[in-house]
Amino acid sequence: METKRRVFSGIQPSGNLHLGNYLGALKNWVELQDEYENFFCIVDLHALTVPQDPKVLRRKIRELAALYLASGIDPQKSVVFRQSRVSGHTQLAWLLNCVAKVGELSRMTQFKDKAQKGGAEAASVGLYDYPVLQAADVLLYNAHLVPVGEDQRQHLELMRTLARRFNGLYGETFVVPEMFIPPAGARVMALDDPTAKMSKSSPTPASYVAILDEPDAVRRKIRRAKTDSGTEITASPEKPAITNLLDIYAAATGRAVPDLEEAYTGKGYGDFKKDLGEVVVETLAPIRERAMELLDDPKGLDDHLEAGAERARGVARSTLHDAWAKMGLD
Ligand code: ATP
Ligand code: LTN
Repeated sequence: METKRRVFSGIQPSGNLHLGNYLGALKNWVELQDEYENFFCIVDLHALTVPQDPKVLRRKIRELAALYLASGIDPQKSVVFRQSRVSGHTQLAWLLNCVAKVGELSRMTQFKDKAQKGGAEAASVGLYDYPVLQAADVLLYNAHLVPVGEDQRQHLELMRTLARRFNGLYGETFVVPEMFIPPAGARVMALDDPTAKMSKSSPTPASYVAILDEPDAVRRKIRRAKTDSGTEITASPEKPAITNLLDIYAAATGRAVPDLEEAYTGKGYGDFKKDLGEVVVETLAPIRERAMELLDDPKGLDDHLEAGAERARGVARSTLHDAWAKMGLD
């Protein structure tokens, strides 16, 4: 039997999963699922890099599992599991910590942005080391492809550097992974500020459409989304708000932006937003409904995650042993 190439990706179980996470990540995971052998991880250890309330975190982990499955991740085709349940992630992260450089981690813009919020001195060491754990996640499975949103580009570059450096120092060990960033929906911007990324940790619910928002809330948020001056429905750097809404429309429907511009010639923002509201509701409502059903059976979700962890451990063990041996720890 021909062996399939591997995909790995993950999302942190923190905040409210939003349209950007769906279009930038989850939707593409589902589309790649048949062609690859897939590992879709709930990166709960990454979530700990900023303070979390244990009670909330516990709930968010199950919620994320439900959203993975409700979006169309099939546990028969894909390994769905929690990062903390496979000890190889932190074990390999240590080995990679000894290969990564302080200078490299200091240049990571996500660290700089997040650390800035509370002062760099007060940021956790975990937040600083975040990209190394992320590299371990992927290299542990020798994954070829990592489907993510645009914001992860720098972390993926570092991951590739660490894989190459390790291979150069100790001999061929890891696959150097490629990133998959979708042509539309890779960087969905906040609805109230088209210059900022739509973010899970935003304190302003009007800035994002959560996958679990009720249909009327989705329609309302899209209707109230910021627009640019002028009336034309066209994408351009001077019109970041309508450009973002066109990108969302394109990513959700698979239609090209020029095609949408043509279809909306002579129509106003009101008509466009009304249609977009319906497009987004059609995309998210079935996921929301299925997720609610799945959340009624927490034991079923936990069982899926444990079965996934068992399968992941098998693959992880062999890569970790290989890396140990190459470094002289056999
Ligand atoms: P936060 O803003 O709190 O850091 P997040 O919204 O970026 O969180 P993550 O868990 O960091 O969420 O990201 C999960 C996946 O969703 C990643 O693949 C990421 O690239 C993608 N993603 C996140 N935000 C967006 C966005 N606005 N548009 C497209 N993809 C996104
Ligand atoms: N840092 C990623 C989440 C993440 C991830 C990964 C993505 C952790 N480990 C491995 C792809 C592959 C983020 O989206 N913030």
